[in-house]
Amino acid sequence: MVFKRDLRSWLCSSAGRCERRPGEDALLPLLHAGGLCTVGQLSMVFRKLPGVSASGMGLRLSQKFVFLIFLSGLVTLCFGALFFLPDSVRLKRIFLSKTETQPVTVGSGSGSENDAREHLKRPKEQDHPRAMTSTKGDTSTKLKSLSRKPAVSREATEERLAGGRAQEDLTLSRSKTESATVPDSDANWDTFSYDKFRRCLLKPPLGRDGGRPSDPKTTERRDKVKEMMKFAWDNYKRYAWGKNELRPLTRNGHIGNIGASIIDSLDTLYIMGLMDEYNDAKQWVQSSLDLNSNGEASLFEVNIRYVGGLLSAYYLTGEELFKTKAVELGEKLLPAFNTPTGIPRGVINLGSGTSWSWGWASAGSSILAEFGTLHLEFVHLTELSSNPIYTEKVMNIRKLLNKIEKPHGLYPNFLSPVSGNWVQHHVSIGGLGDSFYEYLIKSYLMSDKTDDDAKMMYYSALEAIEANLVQKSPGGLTYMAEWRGGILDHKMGHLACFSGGMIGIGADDGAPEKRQHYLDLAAEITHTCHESYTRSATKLGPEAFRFDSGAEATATRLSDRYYILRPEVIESYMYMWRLTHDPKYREWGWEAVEALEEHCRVESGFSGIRDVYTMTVSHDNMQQSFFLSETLKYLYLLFSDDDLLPLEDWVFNTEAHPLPIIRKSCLQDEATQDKTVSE
Ligand code: DMJ
Repeated sequence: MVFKRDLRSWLCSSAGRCERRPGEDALLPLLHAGGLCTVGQLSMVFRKLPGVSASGMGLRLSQKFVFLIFLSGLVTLCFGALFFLPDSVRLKRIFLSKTETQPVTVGSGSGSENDAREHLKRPKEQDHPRAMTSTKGDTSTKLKSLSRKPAVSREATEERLAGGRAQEDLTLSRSKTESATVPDSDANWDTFSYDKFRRCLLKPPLGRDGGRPSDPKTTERRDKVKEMMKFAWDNYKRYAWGKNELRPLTRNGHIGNIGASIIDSLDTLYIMGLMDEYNDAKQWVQSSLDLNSNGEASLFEVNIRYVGGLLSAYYLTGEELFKTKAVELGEKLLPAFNTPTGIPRGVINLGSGTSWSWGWASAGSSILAEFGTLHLEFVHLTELSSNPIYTEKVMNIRKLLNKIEKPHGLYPNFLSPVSGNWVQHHVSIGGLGDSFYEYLIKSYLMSDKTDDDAKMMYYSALEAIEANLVQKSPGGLTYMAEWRGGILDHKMGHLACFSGGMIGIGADDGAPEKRQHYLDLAAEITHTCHESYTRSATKLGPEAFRFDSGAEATATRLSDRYYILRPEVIESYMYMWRLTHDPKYREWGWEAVEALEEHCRVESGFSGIRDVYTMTVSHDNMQQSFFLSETLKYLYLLFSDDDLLPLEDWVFNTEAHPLPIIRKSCLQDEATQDKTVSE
């Protein structure tokens, strides 16, 4: 891995793999795969001709003739390759002007496809896709590139462009979405009634007694998790208040002043009953959350952490402040969708509305797990604002993905927002792909099981995943491999471990003959992920583990041995506990608590570690905001009764922010009733 640790934490912490970015030798893939030649290359060829001196002066006529023929052949080959490429993206990348490729005008160095290289010229920190920092330094309140997804492997960038065609009607659906009005901040908001929403829930969100378990052992464990949350929060508050994340060893804040840890913690503090802390957080949102910043941000990260966090806070507390901020922020994200297909680009400047693709994403593509992880929040934005535009934007993405041709039924990770075609055939249930699948089944569940397209797409994707990616190791462990144009990479990322929980919550709505099978598959994957923890010295799991060259659920590369307080394995324990009540899941969760306490707790917070296989740990000095929003929340839920945020009423977004199931019929009935009464 080539990034400095603190930079990498943003790029990879939610993103997963930290492989070499294509941009590090940005032109090479273009030249090699696309068949273009540079002057430099031609002269190299020239120098290598046997018997020909570097100066043409000493050549015999016949030699000159042979050389000329060779040269013209080479030129023809170069141009031929260019024009017979199977996908037009590369041509566009090379020939279209900036304005053609980039409908949204971007500021200096920001990019269209042409600008992938430009983007790379910035300081690394700036195009670091997970960073949420300031372009003008630590003191500004700007958002900068946050992104979840990992660097793209170099092999992957060298794969040929390929893929299905987006359907003709995309233009139609796009023009429809574009014609929708940008919401007026004050318009129609009164039509959402918080009271009505609460009446449509089946159960109280916090249960009878805040989900307090009946047995003392579990209560003690839950109290311990609450103490961990308080400890993490207090240290953040003391040393990094308002910054995005705490650096617990150096006792300062990680770059960026838009309080990611505060927004990510609101709902966790609230459900744990840490009310003083929650009130401090609310106060900060009221007085200091600046949405008029002018920095770069990852559309995906802003959506899952900020929009998701604010929405949850609103639905749990009824505080209008959170609703207002969520909708204001949603409005600022809309310009990212102004592309020829309506597939949003990955990075947006919230101030100017300009957007561009990640420099590391090949051919200016957008990432499946990023544009495929907007649905839940955007549907809720429409719900709260009564403005259809948010739902239209995500339905357009859905429509494209539904219709596009899929290799073996699989969804590759990169798609061009310009042509609507796949850009590579790399498929992963971990980094780059993961939460797209999660949002399909959760969209179905959140729609009160009325979103049949989401259901159909989820179960067909799952079938393709089972047919192509699910593997059994020689030692009997079930795992999800990655797929590169038909070739399996027998590696599973920590990120992919969320899939145990996902398959579990979707089991019941599968075909009747498949239900038990899905539940078994979910349990097997969760078991494998637990094995990746138990097989390490620290009892924490590595970033990625392999099933080849004799390895079984262990990391074989040094660069895969780190653990950055990720939640996915614990997330699956929580869902599997709720679905089966098998006590082993609570035991596994407790093992994780003990390991976190022993190896990640430091004097002033919690830190990730660099190598899970050694007991003399080296800390990475980062308390990730998802540790507060996800890891500790899922542990707390694991040790709570099921009536705390019951799954009959709530789905969790990919950052573990609970969003309510939308019961349209109940809300409409309620609306009618209210109307009748007022008449
Ligand atoms: C979180 O930001 C989200 O869960 C995201 O979907 C991927 N993973 C990170 C934490 O690992």
